[in-house]
Amino acid sequence: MPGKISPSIMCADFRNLENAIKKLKEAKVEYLHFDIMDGHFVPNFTLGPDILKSIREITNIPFDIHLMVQNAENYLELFDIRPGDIVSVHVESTKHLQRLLQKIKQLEAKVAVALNPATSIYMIEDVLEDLNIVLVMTVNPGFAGQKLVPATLKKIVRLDKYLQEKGFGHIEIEVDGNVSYENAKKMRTAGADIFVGGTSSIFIKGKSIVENIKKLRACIV
Ligand code: S6P
Ligand code: MG
Repeated sequence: MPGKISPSIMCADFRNLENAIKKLKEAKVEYLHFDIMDGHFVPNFTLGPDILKSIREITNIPFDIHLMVQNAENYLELFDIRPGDIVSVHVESTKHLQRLLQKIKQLEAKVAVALNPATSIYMIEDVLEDLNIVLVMTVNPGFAGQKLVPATLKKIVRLDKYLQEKGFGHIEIEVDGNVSYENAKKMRTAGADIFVGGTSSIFIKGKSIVENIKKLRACIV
C-alpha cells in the first residue's frame, strides 16, 4: 500500500485556512494532522478545540490529533473525536498509558502512541495489543521547521523489524518532523506508512499545496 499523507495544519496559512483545506481536499489527503500543545509537555502553544470544530464544518477528512499535553486523559472529550480519527498520545504524558489507550479505543478512533526521539521503542512492549499506530517523532516535539534528528531514521527500521518479529506487523508507523521530499524517501524505505507534511514539503511558502502533495506522494510509493 502506498504511503498516506497527513498535512500538519499548524503549518498552513492561518489567514486563509479555508482555502488550504480546500486544496488538501482536492489533493485527497488521507488525514489532517492537528498539533495540540499545552505549554507544559512541550514549550509551545498551538491549536485548540475551537479550530478543530470549525474545520469539521467544512470537511469529512479524518482528523489526526497529536496530543502533546500532560495528562491527556483529562482532555479527550474537548475534541469531538470521531470513529476513524487518529489520536496520538506520548508515553511520558500520562501515568496510566494503557488506561488512556483504552479510552481512545472506546471512542472508535485509531489508537496511536507517540515516541520522542529519546524514547525507546520498547516503551510500547506491553501495550502492543492496544495499538493501531506508532508515531515516531523525527524531531523533538514543540515546533515546526526543525531539522531531522538523524538517529530516528534507524529507529524506524528497528521499530518496523520489532513489530514484524512480535507479530504486530499490522501496526502502522507514522513519522512527524522535517518530512522533506528527500527525508520522506528515506523514511519510506525505513518502513514508514503515514507521513506528516509541514513546512518542509506541503506548506513550502510560495508553492502550490496540490503540486507539493503530488511531489510528496511520488516519494512514498
Ligand atoms: C512538532 C509537531 C509537528 C510539526 C511538523 C511540522 O511538534 O508535532 O507535527 O507540526 O513536524 O513539519 P515540518 O516540516 O515543519 O517539520
Ligand atoms: Mg505533530
